[in-house]
Amino acid sequence: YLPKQNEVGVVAVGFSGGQPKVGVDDGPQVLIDSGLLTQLSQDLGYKLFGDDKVNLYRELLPQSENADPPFRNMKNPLAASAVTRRIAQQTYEHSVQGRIALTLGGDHSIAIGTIAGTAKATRERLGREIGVIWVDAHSDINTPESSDSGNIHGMPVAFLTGIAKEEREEYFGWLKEDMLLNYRKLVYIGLRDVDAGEKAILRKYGIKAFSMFDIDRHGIGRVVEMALAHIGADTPIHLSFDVDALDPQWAPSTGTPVRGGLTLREGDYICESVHETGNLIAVDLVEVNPYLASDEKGKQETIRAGSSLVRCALGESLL
Ligand code: EXY
Ligand code: MN
Ligand code: MN
Ligand code: MN
Repeated sequence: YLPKQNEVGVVAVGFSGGQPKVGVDDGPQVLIDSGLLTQLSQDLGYKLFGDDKVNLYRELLPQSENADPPFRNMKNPLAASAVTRRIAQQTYEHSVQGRIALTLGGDHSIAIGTIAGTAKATRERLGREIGVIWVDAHSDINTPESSDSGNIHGMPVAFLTGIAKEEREEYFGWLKEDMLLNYRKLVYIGLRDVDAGEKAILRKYGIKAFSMFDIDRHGIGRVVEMALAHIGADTPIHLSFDVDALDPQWAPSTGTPVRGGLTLREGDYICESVHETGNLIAVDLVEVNPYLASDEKGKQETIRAGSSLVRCALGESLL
């Protein structure tokens, strides 16, 4: 039921306003410079649509930081809302035509846009709800009120599921019912740094989550099998992969590294397994910040890891 699995719609997002560290806005450019898009077209045979240049969304950004004061404890709320709204349009347009939407970030706040767009497109195109596999060290499900940091990259899942709500258009009020994600069709893999307030939310809604503990206990193969079973066979899948899910040994160049993470091989395995279902409709690869590794080697390893994850999700390593 997914007619155009040979087409990829690229959205390259140079946005960092969901968190305080500069540089994650250069993530998409370094991934593209490493040859990722060329590999997708030349080696994997995809027809590419959309961006080969990075969107900075300058015209959407408030003119100064003073023009975007905190709102409900959120930092840079007008910028994040305007940019994600535009991203939602972009992934919608790719997804409604049956292309796999590939978004290169940028910080993880941008998933508010990517998932809103594919959720809406998939309802229209297939009359189906999407499932989301969120691979991350963090659960990114703070509400503005539960968040200690006020950083919106710690909140996207709360907005996408409607657990956090806001009426005002310019503060994510543009997120309408048909863009939302059913939290029963969400599953996490890789968690190991979840705030107390977030744990309460996960428990309250009974959201499915596989932490590093579960991966140690069952192994990655069984965990992915359970994750896919939770979402349900034949469900269109949006894979949102935060590179910090990987252990800093493989991906040190990221804003919020947490030790004790996935090996690169485990990360690739998740991506390959999702590809193998044939139900992949979108991939996000976020939080590559080329300036945060302590040396050039760490930077290159992170870029190589991020690019490998994307290629695996698009079927590189399957025979
Ligand atoms: N839970 C913390 C917060 O809300 O600030 C840390 C979030 C880090 C989020 C990174 C992108 O995954
Ligand atoms: Mn994240
Ligand atoms: Mn994270
Ligand atoms: Mn394939």
